[in-house]
Amino acid sequence: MIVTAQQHFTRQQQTQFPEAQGVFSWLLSAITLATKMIQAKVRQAGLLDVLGSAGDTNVQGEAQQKLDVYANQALLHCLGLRDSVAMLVSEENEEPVVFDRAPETGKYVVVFDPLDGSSNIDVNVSVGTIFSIYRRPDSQHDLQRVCLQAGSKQVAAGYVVYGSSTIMVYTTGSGVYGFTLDPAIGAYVLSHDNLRMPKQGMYYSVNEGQAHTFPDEYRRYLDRLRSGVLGHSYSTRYVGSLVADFHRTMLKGGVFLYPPTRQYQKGKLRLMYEANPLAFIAEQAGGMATDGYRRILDIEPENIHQRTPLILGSQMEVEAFGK
Ligand code: AHM
Ligand code: MG
Repeated sequence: MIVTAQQHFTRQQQTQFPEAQGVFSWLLSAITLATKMIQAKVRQAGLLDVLGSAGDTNVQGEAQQKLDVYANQALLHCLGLRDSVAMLVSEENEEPVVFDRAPETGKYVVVFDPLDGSSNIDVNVSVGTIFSIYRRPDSQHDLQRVCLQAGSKQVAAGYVVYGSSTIMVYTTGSGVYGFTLDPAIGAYVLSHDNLRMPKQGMYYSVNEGQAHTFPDEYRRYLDRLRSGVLGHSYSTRYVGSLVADFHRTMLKGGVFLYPPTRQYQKGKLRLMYEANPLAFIAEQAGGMATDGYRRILDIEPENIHQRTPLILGSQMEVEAFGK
């Protein structure tokens, strides 16, 4: 018998958040709905006039793609209709979107990257959505600070890859589960029960074209991976869509890295809506995530759009960094 994502959310909620009375699973259903809307548009890219730039730049100074704009609106719209949402933080919005809801009702903060890897859209390569959910702290009235919580406080996180199929992977802190969208019934169906990341993999994943600008410790690390000291030699895989590179790392093991570079001296990826959710999922699956020094989930954010170096993947490879 199939298990849909909705059934799974409800079951998880009953065991983990018995006080939530359906609120949490109703919140998650807003995300599944939005990602179904996004995947429908992604599948029509090239047919509809949705490719290319929307002519605007986002807060990171990057050209916004039309599908980025659509994906952001879909998530803002679907989540904004849920009373339990106090605040939404998106890569595409400079400031958090705050809802005027009483703390007893508006209990959650949702942080997301609506369409990650968007430079890949026009060339038909996988893109994705990443999300992360926090509780609004009872004591905290400064809404601007409500969203600046360390990744260790996440109550749920997930990502969706719009790839050869559409797959959603999520955790609420008790294991990782993957659901594949069945287009025949329009539902996400459990396809990867209790996902575990292999302890060691065969691949490393990094933008090697920039390697001459990586700090020495990263270059030494890559040399060590290539030299075979970890027991075998590695192959390279790099899609340039974090969700796709991470999803492969989840299933096959290995390591994904985005080091500091000359252009991005603090790393390119964003702590709150890229590194944290994937770090939570990786740890829940037996993997690890650091910024080279610290556990990603322990970093106290100072800014919703802050960047971090990222070393993410199997335990063996992540632990070998810096040795
Ligand atoms: P985006 O949020 O603008 O799409 O940028 C994030 C993407 C990640 O998906 C990917 O890991 C990285 O940028 C690739 O960057 P680069 O092209 O520098 O290797
Ligand atoms: Mg992104």
